[in-house]
Amino acid sequence: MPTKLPRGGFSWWWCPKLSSRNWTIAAVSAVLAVLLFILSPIPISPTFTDTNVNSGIDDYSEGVPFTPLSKAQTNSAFCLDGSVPGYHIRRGFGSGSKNWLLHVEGGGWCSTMSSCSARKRTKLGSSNHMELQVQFFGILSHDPLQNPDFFNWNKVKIRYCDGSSFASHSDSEFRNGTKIFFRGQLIWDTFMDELLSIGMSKAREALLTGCSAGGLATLIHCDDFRNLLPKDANVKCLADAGFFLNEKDITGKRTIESFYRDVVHLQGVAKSLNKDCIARSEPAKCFFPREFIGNIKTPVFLVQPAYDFWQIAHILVPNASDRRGSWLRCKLNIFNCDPVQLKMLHGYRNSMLETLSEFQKNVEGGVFINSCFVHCQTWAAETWHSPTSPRINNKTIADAVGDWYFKREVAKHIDCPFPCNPTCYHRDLTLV
Ligand SMILES: *[C@@H]1O[C@H](CO)[C@@H](O)[C@H](O)[C@H]1NC(C)=O
Ligand SMILES: *[C@@H]1O[C@H](CO)[C@@H](O)[C@H](O)[C@H]1NC(C)=O
Ligand SMILES: CC(=O)N[C@H]1CO[C@H](CO)[C@@H](O)[C@@H]1O
Repeated sequence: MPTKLPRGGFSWWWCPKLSSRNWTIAAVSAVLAVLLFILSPIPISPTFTDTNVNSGIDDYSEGVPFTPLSKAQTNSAFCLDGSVPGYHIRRGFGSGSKNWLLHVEGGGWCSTMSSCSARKRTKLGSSNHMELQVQFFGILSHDPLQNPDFFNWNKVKIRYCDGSSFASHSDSEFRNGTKIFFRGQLIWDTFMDELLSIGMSKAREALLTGCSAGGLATLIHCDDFRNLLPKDANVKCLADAGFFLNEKDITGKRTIESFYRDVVHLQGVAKSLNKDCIARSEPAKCFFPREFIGNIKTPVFLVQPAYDFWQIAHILVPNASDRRGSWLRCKLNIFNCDPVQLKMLHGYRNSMLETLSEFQKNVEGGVFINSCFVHCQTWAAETWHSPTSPRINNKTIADAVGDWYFKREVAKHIDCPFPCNPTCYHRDLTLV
């Protein structure tokens, strides 16, 4: 089976990174990626005029400008470096004008003063480094062909610049030497205030979504989001690649758990985590979705690749546990993995399915767990909804999410193990 190539519009450099030394690499890759993006000969999304759409807009790939959060200054809701957070918004139209879809950006977390300091100098810690415009694809697209159920909703991309999935608290800020702001929860509250004041308080339908660290933020803030909206509104949450497993790595070390513990302690995250979970577990554990997903009252959908390349590279096989580098090629492209490595990846998938077995019984919930080597899948047309998108039971992710959101049918889709699904969009990270 051939590996599919990444196309323009696929923002692979937004993958979370654990280690600060990667930031130089990430920055260089980002610049290259932007160049590739600009120079890409492949059209990013179809541009056509559909006369049935009353939007008055016919260019589906036009940029959406950055809007600074207007009450950030007053509320002292700052990015790690003290700059003002912000978002990108495209207004809904027609029958979607009272519906709201929020997409929370991801980008990992920082666990030490030095990694948070390094992050201040990137767009994940400072709005001074963010793009002034972004393009909306996949679940954010207003092209009905690319996004059949949500194309005409109000859509907001929430930029991430706090390093804690919007859960840090300022009483953990160190006052010695380096000034770093831990205002994640305050940023979240300020975003909600602002969006409510510009129309979201009258929402009829609403979907909180996000990918990776933004998917985790979606789960953490799901019930609070629901409670801010009208009681009779249809409100649900969708986490894309946000179901991080608390698994031991290949050497038996609890790498991700100790990393999460550092994030939670450094940034005072406990106060934002699920109260029922905190009452029975150590706070760091409550940063793992498995520990609190059963306590979320709002309906949740999980889009989750069973061979999530981020989880493989950071949870199952972190560099520190692969001193000889025998996994490096496999972590970049699943077709490079040898049979022993593949066996371990299948084991990871089994853990994922086992961990989710309880959640799957939730009648209000939905899952799309495909066997692709990928990370985020909702924000690109290629993976969200297109003739060549990944499918399970002949449903694209967009079909499955729409079925669940609008209760058209039960949406619990679990793929057969790799490499059985020919519709997968496997990433080849050697191409970055
Ligand atoms: C692991 O090491 C490789 C090769 O040095 C590097 O490209 C990659 O970014 C590292 N990954 C992490 C998560 O540090
Ligand atoms: C799969 O779905 C598409 C529409 O999304 C449809 O055209 C096609 O016939 C379906 N294929 C099968 C085998 O059901
Ligand atoms: C960056 C820095 O110097 N941080 C220190 C600030 O103070 C706390 C507590 O006293 C230390 O633990 C940090 O290392």
